[in-house]
Amino acid sequence: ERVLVPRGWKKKPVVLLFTVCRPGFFKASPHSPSCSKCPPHSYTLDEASTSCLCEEHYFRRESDPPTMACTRPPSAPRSAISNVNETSVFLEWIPPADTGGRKDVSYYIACKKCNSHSGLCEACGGHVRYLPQQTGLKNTSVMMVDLLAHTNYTFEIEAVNGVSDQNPGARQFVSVNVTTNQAAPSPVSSVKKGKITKNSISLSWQEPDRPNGIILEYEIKYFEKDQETSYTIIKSKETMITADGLKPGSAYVFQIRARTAAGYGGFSRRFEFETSPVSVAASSDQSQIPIIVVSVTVGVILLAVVIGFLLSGSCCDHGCGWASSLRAVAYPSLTWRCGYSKAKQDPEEEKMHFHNGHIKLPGVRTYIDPHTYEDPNQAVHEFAKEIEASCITIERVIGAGEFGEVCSGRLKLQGKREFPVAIKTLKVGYTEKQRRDFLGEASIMGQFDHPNIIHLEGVVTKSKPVMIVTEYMENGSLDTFLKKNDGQFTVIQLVGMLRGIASGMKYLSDMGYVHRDLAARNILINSNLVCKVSDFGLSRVLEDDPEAAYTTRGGKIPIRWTAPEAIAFRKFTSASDVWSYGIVMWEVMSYGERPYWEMTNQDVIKAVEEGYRLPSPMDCPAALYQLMLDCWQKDRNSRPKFDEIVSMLDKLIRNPSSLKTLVNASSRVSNLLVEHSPVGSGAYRSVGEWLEAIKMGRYTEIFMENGYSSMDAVAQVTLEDLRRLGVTLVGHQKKIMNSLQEMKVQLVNGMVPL
Ligand code: ACK
Repeated sequence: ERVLVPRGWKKKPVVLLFTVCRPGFFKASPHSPSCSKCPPHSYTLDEASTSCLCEEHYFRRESDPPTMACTRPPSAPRSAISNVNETSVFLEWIPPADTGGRKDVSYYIACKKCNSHSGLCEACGGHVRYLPQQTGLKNTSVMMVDLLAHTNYTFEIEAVNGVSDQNPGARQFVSVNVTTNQAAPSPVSSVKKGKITKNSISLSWQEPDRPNGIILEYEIKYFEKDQETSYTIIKSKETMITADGLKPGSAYVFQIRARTAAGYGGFSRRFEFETSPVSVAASSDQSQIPIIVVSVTVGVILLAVVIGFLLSGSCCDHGCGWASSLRAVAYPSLTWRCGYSKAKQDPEEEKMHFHNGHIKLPGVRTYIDPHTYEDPNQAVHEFAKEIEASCITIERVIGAGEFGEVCSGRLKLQGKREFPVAIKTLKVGYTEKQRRDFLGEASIMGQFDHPNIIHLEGVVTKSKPVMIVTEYMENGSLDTFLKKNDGQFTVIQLVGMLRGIASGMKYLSDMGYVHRDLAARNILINSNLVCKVSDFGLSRVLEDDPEAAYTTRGGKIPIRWTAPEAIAFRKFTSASDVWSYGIVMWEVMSYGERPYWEMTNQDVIKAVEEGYRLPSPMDCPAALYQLMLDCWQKDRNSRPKFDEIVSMLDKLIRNPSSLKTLVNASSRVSNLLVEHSPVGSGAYRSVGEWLEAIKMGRYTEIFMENGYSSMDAVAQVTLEDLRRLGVTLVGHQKKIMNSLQEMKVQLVNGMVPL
């Protein structure tokens, strides 16, 4: 180091000496007595530097002190998952592995709307709302609402920090593709009155702001003011109607709602209009047909409804002519309406009166069993698109199915970008029955359209090999995937998976389809951790499943996943699917562990019948284990329905702190030992409880202090250990050892009595 005497100081009696910094060192102020080493990721090649330069790809904010290390933008967030609820999407992710050396990491969400045919994406625009916000997110989750229904979106989650804006390189983000579900239309907001006479009111309205699909029809409900219990409903495909048969000079309340394939939207607010008052001339006019809304009794209405339903069911077969004349008998005012307004009203407009009651109107799609088709080929072509084999490129074999290999490949349809698919093939030399059963799955799958149900692209039946082409799920079967990634996910991510499965199952049960083989091995998971229910079939499903075993009644059933009533007397319902769903919950929360471990099927049946249930998986939130136990209620009517399960999981996802309470570690029993009260008072939840029950509570503290804090640990206790713990009284030793012995004998491997 050279010593300099600054100019101008020469005349002073005191001489200050300053150090000149070497390369790699700096001194922010010339007055500082010493040099500092360049902070991490910075350097200087010059002498006497007052600051250090940042290395390539590292930056410094103006407000960063020169002593602070240079930093860089964070890496991309990780493991993003999405939950779609109609037109809302909840995203959650894990912070980036590299924060770039800064603490000011926040997140930015970019939203793109993508065309499923061309694959082209555009910015979402201003209609999307972000909760709590789109930029500067501090938490690792966000909710997007007011998205369009049935639309493909790509969300890019970017982690940014104080130096991201200086980075000329590519943005680091994780992207999530989602397809929003169908949503019911928004309410009609504007209704205008048209021509008003003393007996009629004409109305017109505008389509809802967010139709969320094609509007199939409108339902107009009206009633005389303050007479709400007696109302009339008109259905119309137009955005205008005339309500007639009204009382002169009376106020009527109107509400309108729209229906799309997703169901009815909410009713509009109430609009009130008044008919013209009756005039003397008019009232004496004999040519006027007096129309009175008939307030019918509940009995007549119900009868009418039943007849109406019977008729609407048979309408397609017989034509609507005789049906509508019969309906006119049930609805006197309809006779008049049809005669009067056929020319100007939509023939499908219907009018019904209600009195103190509601009718569930048809419109919900249901699953059609392909067995009901005489010709199975007709069924498959009704529900599945025929694809030309030349559009498919098979890339590699990914597994084996009952009927042949399962491959991955690519599908290029006209006017669409090529995209990855899974291809199930039917092996050569198949029988006609095998072909029918193989394609049966496509006939079923093709009827479903839901983001949590595996999507069928189409079938190849006109050339060989016969193939079923579905969307490709990058992570394969859920059970294998979880086993491979043991302990790698947050609880919220696991609950997200469960939510998806429950949502798919809700859709299936709404369609009237009972899966019968719901298990993690039959769920597929994609790169965004979206789970989809797969493996559809009729009898075939169970034939195909290596887990399925023959029961004494001859059926083949996957015992460990199946509800007792389905095993005992083949009562397969959506409620038995709920039982299986509880087992899937257990599989997911235990990362793919085998339910009931190595117990034999016979032991499982016996134990379940005796009231034993699987214990909680390790580190499982208490709320989730409780939901599993609810799914395993013996009485199938007491089990939750899938829509309740979805709502419950949504609540837990929205309020993650509710997942913090785990099943008490000491009450959680391992697969080695499960408590069953030797004195018949139920399972012991803790060592203390057990010792108290056998009147040995005085040893609780000693047991706990010496590591025997769980029933698992207690199971290993020997007489020697007891002596070491200071249990010297022979009577006490006997009591404890006998109780342990008794438990071991009575215990069923790994299960808790309900
Ligand atoms: O666990 P995996 O990789 O996922 O092995 C099985 C195998 O084929 C036999 O069923 C995989 N598989 C089935 N359908 C699909 C699909 N749509 N996308 C990706 N993999 C699939 C399954």
